[in-house]
Amino acid sequence: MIHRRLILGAALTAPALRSATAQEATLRAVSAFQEGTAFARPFETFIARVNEEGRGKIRINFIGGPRAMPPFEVGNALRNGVIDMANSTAAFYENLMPEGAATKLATKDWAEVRANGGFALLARLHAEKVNAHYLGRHGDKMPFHLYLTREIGAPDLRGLTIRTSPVYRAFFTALGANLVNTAPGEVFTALERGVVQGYGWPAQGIFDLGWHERTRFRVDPSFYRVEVNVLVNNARWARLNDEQRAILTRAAEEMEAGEAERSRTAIEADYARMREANIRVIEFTGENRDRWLKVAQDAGWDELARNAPQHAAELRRLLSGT
Ligand code: 173
Repeated sequence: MIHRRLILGAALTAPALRSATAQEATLRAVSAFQEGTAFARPFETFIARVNEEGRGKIRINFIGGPRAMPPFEVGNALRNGVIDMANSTAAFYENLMPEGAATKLATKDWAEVRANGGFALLARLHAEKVNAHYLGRHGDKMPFHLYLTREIGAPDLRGLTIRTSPVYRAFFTALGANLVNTAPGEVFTALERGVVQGYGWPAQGIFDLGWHERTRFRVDPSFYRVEVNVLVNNARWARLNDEQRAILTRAAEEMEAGEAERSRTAIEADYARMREANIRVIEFTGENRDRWLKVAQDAGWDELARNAPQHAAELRRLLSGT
């Protein structure tokens, strides 16, 4: 049986092997976000572009999302060279590089961060701490929200248990919430079982895994910015030639160039769907609004200063100018 399968396998892969030239590099890629969902799609477009333009020179083999590897493991796997390429947010590899949290707190536009040395610093930190070449980022201009199953009247989360990731941990803690840290794949079950009365998530994506069925409120205003990073293992990057690197770099530039506009239309579309799904907006105004936004920023920067004292001030200056 095993023998027959091996022969069959060899027969199936033989044409593919023949068409690949000796020069073609293959990169094994994993996404921390489930295939086909909001924060995997820009990466999937990136892969399609590379595989089209890189025909015969470079090919990305997309192994898959969280079914292939738990999201919080993707950073380690990239660092160790178990995989060659990753699509993940810095929150999911904060054990390696807590400095990554600065990007969600940025108030400057990404083009400015690219130009003013902020990106170069983040790239150096990725090289040193994640053993990875930083190709680019998607999710710019995509903010986060708190979503709830119960109504609240003020920025006060005492008595509530909220699903978090490292993105919202300091903020929701400062407002008195109890927190449960989970990967996205566990949010639905946590809501269904009533283990949590809410969750943090971007403006886009709550429909992807059915969470809207268990969501009654969205809290406004939104806060922070999404960053999902596309990274290549350093040793693998070093073995690519200039042409192969240029194909990856160009595809990452094109990914970043489309982001602000893609975010704007995606936010509008998902807000409209939320209205249709009767998800009501709890809108903080006046002092409540100011406090909500100030606690978000202050808690985030304080946490960064604690977790990454060496680089926090410089990152803050380059990414937010404060
Ligand atoms: O899991 C999360 O809530 C999270 O941290 C995140 C980060 C970027 C995009 C989507 C979710």
